[in-house]
Amino acid sequence: MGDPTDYPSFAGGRVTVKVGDITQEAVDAVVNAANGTLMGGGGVDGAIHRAGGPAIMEECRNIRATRYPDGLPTGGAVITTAGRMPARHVIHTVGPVYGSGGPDRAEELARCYRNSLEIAAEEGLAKVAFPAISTGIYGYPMEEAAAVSSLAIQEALRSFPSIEEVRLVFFLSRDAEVFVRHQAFDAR
Ligand code: AR6
Repeated sequence: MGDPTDYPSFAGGRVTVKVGDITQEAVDAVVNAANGTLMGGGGVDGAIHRAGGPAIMEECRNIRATRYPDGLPTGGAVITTAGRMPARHVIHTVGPVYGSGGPDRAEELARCYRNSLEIAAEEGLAKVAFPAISTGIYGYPMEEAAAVSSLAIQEALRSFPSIEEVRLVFFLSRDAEVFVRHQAFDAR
């Protein structure tokens, strides 16, 4: 596993699926499943800061001090350097905690994908790799996240024609398989 040809592609080939460690992806931007503090954490967030080094945290501190003194809201996204990673940038987004109260969690999860791709388009970035936002520590079931994220990506790709590839990187092959089974991309 890990060869992109192991899994189908979607949205006319613009969405690809693979198994791997997202910190190793040589794309224009990797997306981080962050939290509102932007001060790091476990899961993908921890791996990205470890692999990219202190330059990422330095920019996160600056973003907190200037644009988001109260933290990045759920569904929001911001961009930093990727430091020492092969990618050029990190787009940090904050997914919803599954099962917690408040507004519609699916809408918040969709906004993570939409806002991250909007930033990529604004910055002229063509290739973006995503982990499965919220499906780890934040507890969103992969089956549900697959449907929500695929529809959000499909819609965003229609708005942002300059984005060539959205690469969905799953840590576990089981998660990639569940995603493929439950995604809701138009079969075109
Ligand atoms: N590459 C690709 N996918 C990964 C990697 C990796 N290196 N590591 C884990 N995953 P999570 P969340 C998968 O917990 O649920 C942090 O503490 C993992 O299997 O990273 O959005 C933040 O600071 C899962 O499917 O993110 C927040 O506090 C997916 O990535 C909180 O966790 C997301 O798991 C965010 O929780």
